[in-house]
Amino acid sequence: MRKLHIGIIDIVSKGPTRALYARVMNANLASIMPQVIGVWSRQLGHDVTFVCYTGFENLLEELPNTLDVLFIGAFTEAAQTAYSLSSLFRARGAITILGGPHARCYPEDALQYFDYVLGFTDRGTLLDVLQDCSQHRPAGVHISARRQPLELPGVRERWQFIEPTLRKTLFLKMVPMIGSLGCPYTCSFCIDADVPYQPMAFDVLREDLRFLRKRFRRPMVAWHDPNFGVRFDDYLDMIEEAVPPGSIDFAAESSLSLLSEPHLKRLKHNGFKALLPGIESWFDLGGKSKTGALQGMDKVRRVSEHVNLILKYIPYVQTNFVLGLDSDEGQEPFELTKRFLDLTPGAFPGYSLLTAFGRAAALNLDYQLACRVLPFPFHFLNNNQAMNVRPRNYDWRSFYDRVIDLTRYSFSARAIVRRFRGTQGMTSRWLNFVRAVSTEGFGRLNYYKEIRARLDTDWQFSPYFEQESDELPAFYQDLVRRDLGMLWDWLPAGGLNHDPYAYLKSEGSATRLVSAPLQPAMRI
Ligand code: B12
Ligand code: SF4
Repeated sequence: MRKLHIGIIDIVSKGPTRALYARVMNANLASIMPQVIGVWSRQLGHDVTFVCYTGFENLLEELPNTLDVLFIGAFTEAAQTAYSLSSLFRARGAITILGGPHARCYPEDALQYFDYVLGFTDRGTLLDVLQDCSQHRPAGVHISARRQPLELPGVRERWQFIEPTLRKTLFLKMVPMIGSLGCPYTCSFCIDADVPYQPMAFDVLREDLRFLRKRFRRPMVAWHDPNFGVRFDDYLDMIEEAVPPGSIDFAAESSLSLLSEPHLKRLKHNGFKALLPGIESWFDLGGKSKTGALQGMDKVRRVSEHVNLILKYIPYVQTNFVLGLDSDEGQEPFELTKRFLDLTPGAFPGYSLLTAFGRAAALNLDYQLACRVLPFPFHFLNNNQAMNVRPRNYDWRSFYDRVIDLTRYSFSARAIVRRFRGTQGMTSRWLNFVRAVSTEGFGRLNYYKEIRARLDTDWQFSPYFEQESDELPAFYQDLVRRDLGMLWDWLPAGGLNHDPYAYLKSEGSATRLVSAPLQPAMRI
């Protein structure tokens, strides 16, 4: 194979930014796989230029003009950014390849704008693509390994990309590691529900932890495992064998069911500083929070006790909720979340508006079959800027009223002060404070208020939300244009729109669609 000039962009920011929060945080949100592609490509003898795009870089300056191949890793919220970059670099002669959550969730759409779209990617997949390395236009080629890779290069090998990425941030430097892929649980809404659980090689993990202690006085590691702590003792044994207890700070996403008191003691002893358990709903998904058939206020009390227990051992806890689930009805779910906040003042609430990410989960077929999926541009599909599933039990106005009320309650002066007092350690306290008064708290509140107001005042809004018109309100198009900056000019024709029913159609079930989504009278 000839030596190729390969560019890799890990898109963390949808476009240029100057925000202070982005300066501090974005480099800490880097993904592992683009770094892995970089390691494997160099091992194959290619020349690699790697950029983690945090919104502060000029990509045209950072990437050579003469790339043979450009890999882009993107979440769905960055799809329009990725499509624009693909058309820009195709115009300069590069073959373009997309991977990451967007490629896994919306391959049909992405194929229109990339030569290759990759699902599960292992070393063999990369080799095949680089050997073929040719233009596939107008429609690209979709390639996916049969399963998740059995091994991935560790931190030591990825350091060549981690180091320049973390140089972009001054205070907080979190190294991304992954200890397992897939998950043994089968939550119906999750992209990993049918991906078998698989631990990564422990000797590599041990080596990586030791390596990091030589690079930082006090390293911080963010575990990217979908569910950290399955096979809990094996992982904690591994950490204890590798490094002295508490010499590395860790953050992880873990389900409540794994966070018993003995486990929490051991996590604290080993330097775990942040945990992000999912609660999701007071009326559904009890398996994840180990509350079984408990519902409503009983579940609130049980979960609150549990989270308060976690806060005794772990300084930073974010509890995740999904708003607008089919199991929710009326004011009660929102009131219960407020009671939870009262009873658990130290936890930072992370709210997601129900979003169906294409083929991420089989459950999304049900929403599509019921014609409940809206065609909001991908740019807004980040769990908060748009909700692309029409709620079953709310009309849009009352839904947004309730979301605004809950957000206001969660980030009121009273809640912020109680959270400050209910949290241990200055870093956790200030992080909670900054998140509340910046984009996540106040920023989202203002955004939701604007959406709610426009449902009454902007003539394009209501018909679009009610699926009576597919004409995108100008408000949204203007936002994409603003966020993309100069990349807007490169957005390919049609690149702002997608078919929200592509998954269903590809499954051959489209004939079961009782109506086109634009005929509200026929909705189920
Ligand atoms: C860890 C994680 C995070 C971490 C780290 C994020 C990161 N940059 O990687 C944090 C907490 C920061 C995070 C934040 C967010 N996340 Co997140 N996150 C996850 C999680 C739990 C695991 C993903 C992971 O790393 N898996 C391990 C890797 C190795 O496996 P993989 O993702 O399956 O990747 C395979 C292939 O896709 C491919 N691949 C992946 N990337 C690339 C890149 C290239 C170039 C190539 C060729 C191939 C390739 O190779 C891999 C091996 O087969 C998933 C849920 C899940 N259970 O998977 C959600 C998930 C990816 N997150 C999601 C979302 C929505 C978000 C946020 C937008 C939430 C928010 N509102 O803030 C932000 C976006 C942050 C950003 N822009 O970077 C969605 C994405 C849906 C979508 N289509 O966009 C997911 C799927 C959860 C969900 N809701 O279903 N997240
Ligand atoms: S426990 Fe978490 S990672 Fe596992 S299937 Fe459920 S939501 Fe997905």
